[in-house]
Amino acid sequence: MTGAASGRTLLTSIQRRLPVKLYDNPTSKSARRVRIFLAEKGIEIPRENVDLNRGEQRSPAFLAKNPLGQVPVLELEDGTYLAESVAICRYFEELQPAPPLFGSTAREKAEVEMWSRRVEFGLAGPVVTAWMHGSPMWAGRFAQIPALAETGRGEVCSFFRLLDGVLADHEFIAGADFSMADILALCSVDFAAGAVGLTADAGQHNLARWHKAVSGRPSARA
Ligand SMILES: N[C@@H](CCC(=O)N[C@@H](CS)C(=O)NCC(=O)O)C(=O)O
Repeated sequence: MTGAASGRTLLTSIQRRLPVKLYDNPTSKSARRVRIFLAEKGIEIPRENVDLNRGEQRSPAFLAKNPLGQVPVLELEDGTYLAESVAICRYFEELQPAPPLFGSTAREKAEVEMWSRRVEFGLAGPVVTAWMHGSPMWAGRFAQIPALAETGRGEVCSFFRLLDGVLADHEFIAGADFSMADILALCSVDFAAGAVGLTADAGQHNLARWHKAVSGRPSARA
């Protein structure tokens, strides 16, 4: 069987048991992770937009799918649901391992996990803290603490420095191959620019080179 033919067979058998639907939102940085992941895998599934501005995520029908009231949510073929962007991506990785986005060898898998956790805690979390405690959009919706916004901004800047150093030696964040760690970082770097106006410093050439490369992949537009 040729590579293309075996790819088609794989896809057909996967399609038979592909999840039913992705509950999505075009502005969600977390849902974007899943959209990029699926684009890298060449997987297409139906999507339904959840209108976050109108509070659809807090409707009883949506809370029954994800009690946290957040997108993304994946509806499975047996009528059950999966939430959390990374968990959803891991599910697809198991359904369709190629191309591997969580690493292949034990060492690669651990490196992707290590960097994914660092990006989640060191970048994704602080960006959201800076945004929620600093943006007028959130004023009056909860008790904003300006000092926390500043702490978040400082953590984002220091993570940019860390990434710039790492990317001096690696083409991608977890090593030589594009991985989930790049997807997580891309979504947070773009969100940091849009939501809190933080971007790489002029001298952070490695981070800029990486950002240009990952943004240029077709999946980045998903
Ligand atoms: N840890 C979750 C975060 C999901 C999340 O924060 N989703 C946001 C959009 S980016 C959301 O649905 N917010 C709606 C709300 O909180 O009301 C994941 O990775 O999926």
